Amino acid sequence: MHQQAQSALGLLGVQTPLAGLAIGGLWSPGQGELLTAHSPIDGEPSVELAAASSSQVGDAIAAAKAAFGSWRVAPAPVRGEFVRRFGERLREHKEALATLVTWEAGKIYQESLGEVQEMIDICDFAVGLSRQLYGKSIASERPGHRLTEQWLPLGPIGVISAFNFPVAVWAWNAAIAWVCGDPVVWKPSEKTPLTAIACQTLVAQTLAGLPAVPPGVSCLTFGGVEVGQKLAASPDLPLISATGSVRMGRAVAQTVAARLGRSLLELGGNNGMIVAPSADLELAVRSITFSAVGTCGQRCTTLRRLFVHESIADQLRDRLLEVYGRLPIGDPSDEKNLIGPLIDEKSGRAMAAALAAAKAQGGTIHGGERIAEGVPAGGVYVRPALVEIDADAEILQQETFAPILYLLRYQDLETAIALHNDVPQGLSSAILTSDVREAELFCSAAGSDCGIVNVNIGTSGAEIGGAFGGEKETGGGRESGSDSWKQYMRRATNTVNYSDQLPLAQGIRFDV
Ligand code: UN1
Repeated sequence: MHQQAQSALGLLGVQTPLAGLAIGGLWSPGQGELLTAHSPIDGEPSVELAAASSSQVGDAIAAAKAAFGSWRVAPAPVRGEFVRRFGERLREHKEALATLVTWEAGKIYQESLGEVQEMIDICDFAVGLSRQLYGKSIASERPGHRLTEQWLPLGPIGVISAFNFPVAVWAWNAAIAWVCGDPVVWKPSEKTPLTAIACQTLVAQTLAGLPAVPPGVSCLTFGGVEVGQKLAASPDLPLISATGSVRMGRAVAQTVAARLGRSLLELGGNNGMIVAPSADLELAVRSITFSAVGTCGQRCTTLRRLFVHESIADQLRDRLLEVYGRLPIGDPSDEKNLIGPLIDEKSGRAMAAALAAAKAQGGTIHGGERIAEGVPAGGVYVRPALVEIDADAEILQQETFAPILYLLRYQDLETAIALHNDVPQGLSSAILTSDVREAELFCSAAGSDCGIVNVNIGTSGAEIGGAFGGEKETGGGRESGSDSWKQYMRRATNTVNYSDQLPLAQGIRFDV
């Protein structure tokens, strides 16, 4: 393992031997299959870890269920104090955790710092929320009656997260679930065990200072598909929050639906942006580049389809090609680079296949080739691709988790919006324009059909304060800010009669 990753583990207080199962601070070696994770930086094996076995996952669920008994009745601000202290630990260990994120997910260090900052931000948000889990007071139609809603803890939550945001997405779920009174059982991506173990270690350190908090509030179950399916099938987990591919989400959703549980899905994006004639072109170049090539095109919010008005299309394409041509690509831990590797060879093959399909469908491809010089050997480093293509090309319907940006030309905005919406996914979208009518149309009911609709910024890099998620095949879930917390609670409608009469609703007479 890289020296930097090794010392980050030390700074974080991660204990060896590493273990695949944790209930609070109690670690157990996994009894399941042996999995090998690789660093995308050089493709070398980084760690070998045994997955949690089915019965161990059962143990974690049982521990979370037991913890729920006391956690649900702890006052929400007391639960918030646990999250506040965890957030403090994250502040102290921000750099070390970011180093590990770079090592395991391959994103550049700046973006890794940003990812840990998202965790800190959601902790702050959740702490405030712990005093604001408001219910409504409703006018009763009956005299002497009080009608209110309260939000109560739901139960243990299963969280399935992906490699590309290996720590932030878990934190969005965990911080909110904890203040809502719900323990969390986490299955991280099998590609990123170290960052998950590091997070669980910081949780365990937080728990050590708060003995009243039951350890089962945070459980880690490392493993592959079987672990995810075991969580999805468990009737003891009333909510499963899953981030990843549409294929994974569909499987999870069907299993959860079969037991009438709730699922919160954040799946594929195939995000589009419209660049209108009045757009600020310098701002366009910067926002497009960050959205399309940041994280090497491996965000669910990555910009994949660019609709440019024909009057500025050549000019914008040339500016983008100029910037694309000088993007520093290489070791993501070297701060001079803006683009790190793809996660693995399979991703590299998927990118090559998508580009081959685009070419066969009439596309003109700029860039997209594998880079061998000046980058660590063994990693999959690619030059981002810009593909000029027609709107009817089938490849536009598909999300490829790689830095491929399709550029299309449009004449009128209504048609551009229709094409923009004509894909199965619906996560993030943007319009760049200085015309308020165009901007408002794009944000209106006749505009973008996505969960995230931006004006004069790119499609990626959302703040935690807003609800995050999207429509159609993206799965419909909303995580992190706004009132996403309601999904982690159950609503009780209370009607209290404080009179000595018993008037019935709807004026029904029932005299006995
Ligand atoms: C993801 O890729 O799953 O808006 C999450 C963004 C980040 C989160 C992305 N804040 O790009």
